[in-house]
Amino acid sequence: MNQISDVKTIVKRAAEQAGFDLAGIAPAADAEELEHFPEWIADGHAGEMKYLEARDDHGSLKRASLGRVAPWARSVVVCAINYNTENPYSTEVHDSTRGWISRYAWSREDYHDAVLRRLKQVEAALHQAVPAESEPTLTTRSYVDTGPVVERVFAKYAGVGWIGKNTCIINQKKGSWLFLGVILTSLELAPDLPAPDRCGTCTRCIDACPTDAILAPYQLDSNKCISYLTIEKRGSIPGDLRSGMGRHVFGCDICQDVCPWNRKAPAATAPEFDPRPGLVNPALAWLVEMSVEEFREAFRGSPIRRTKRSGLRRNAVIAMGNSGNREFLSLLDQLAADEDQTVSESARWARAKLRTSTE
Ligand code: B12
Ligand code: SF4
Ligand code: SF4
Repeated sequence: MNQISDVKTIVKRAAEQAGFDLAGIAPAADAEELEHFPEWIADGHAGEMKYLEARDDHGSLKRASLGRVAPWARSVVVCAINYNTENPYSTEVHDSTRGWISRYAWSREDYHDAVLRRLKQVEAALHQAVPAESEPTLTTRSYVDTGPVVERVFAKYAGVGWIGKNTCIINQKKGSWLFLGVILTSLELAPDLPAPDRCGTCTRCIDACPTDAILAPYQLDSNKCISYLTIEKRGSIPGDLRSGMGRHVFGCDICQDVCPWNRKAPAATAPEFDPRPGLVNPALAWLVEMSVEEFREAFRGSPIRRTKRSGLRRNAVIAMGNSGNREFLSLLDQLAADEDQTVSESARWARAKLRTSTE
């Protein structure tokens, strides 16, 4: 075995020891999928997520080319960890008093921290495997979400999974309940084979998306996606998209719940992804009535903090409007006068919706 394939074996073993379910190596090249990125941005599909539009000094989009942001990178180590737990899918629960928090956000620890900690272990193993005196010196950078990298494209070329028509990475054995982490490295490692697309003629995710956010296979308009609306969108949610949100209060799992490759998805082994009490199919009244202190306590170290208390209450109020459950009317009467303008406006919408609801 030569030194480079030795390092590759060490990296993969380190990923396994750190608790990753999958790991692979992609070349640090600009894959053809990245050619679609500038058009996606130009079409406004990033919504208000301005960080996706970051440009270099020449005005070129950073995320469209790794060569622009990390010209020294030769290989990308992609690691993936399963976050699935043995709990129902959103498509299997129907209690009108309850909402849906997406699977990834039930966890005890924010996935950014849980994945980055493991990634740092793999990065350390990589540094140990390469002699300190080697030329050029080894450079590495680890990212979970926040780097200027479209992680899913590199996950495909690392053989971790294919990019499904719902735009998620799907592994033939593990399904798509996976978090990704990437390590850019100056070391040229032998790449793995890209995972072949196994979507075939299936269109379940496109057909099931309640807001028609998947415009065409592999193309998602964030502005319409419930995940974006409930997590990233600040202030009021556009009126025409509220009904499609159903009872989602944080994120959305529908296009993965209906995916045949998730029918037998195994459960995670990492204890950090065990759900916090009350978050699987939570009571809507609990969420809207939450005080500042309760919110802080319930979601300390949780990804749910991202939408802030105001966003979570806004989402829960809209979910009440979509519930068809008129028992919420008296609570919505109170909330229509809430001091938070976004909550009060959403409550007035929800009240009107419930009054005309026939369910
Ligand atoms: C911004 C973002 C979002 C946005 C936009 C999502 C999106 N599809 O782009 C919003 C808020 C909507 C979102 C939602 C979710 N996200 Co998100 N998100 C990201 C983030 C930070 C950047 C993604 C990005 O750059 N998007 C830009 C677009 C253009 O890329 P893309 O959709 O992946 O499209 C590529 C391919 O589809 C490709 N393509 C391939 N073939 C073809 C063919 C044709 C013809 C065309 C046109 C394009 C094309 O072109 C694009 C690249 O140019 C990544 C982390 C990262 N740094 O990568 C996490 C990430 C993608 N998200 C993740 C997760 C878990 C989610 C949610 C499941 C959370 C939830 N339950 O609510 C949902 C899933 C929704 C969905 N169906 O994608 C995981 C995905 C893991 C996985 N198994 O794939 C990531 C990787 C985070 C992580 N580190 O684990 N997310
Ligand atoms: S996450 Fe929900 S809203 Fe977004 S594309 Fe998937 S099904 Fe549609
Ligand atoms: S539901 Fe079907 S089309 Fe969509 S990602 Fe899964 S296999 Fe692919």
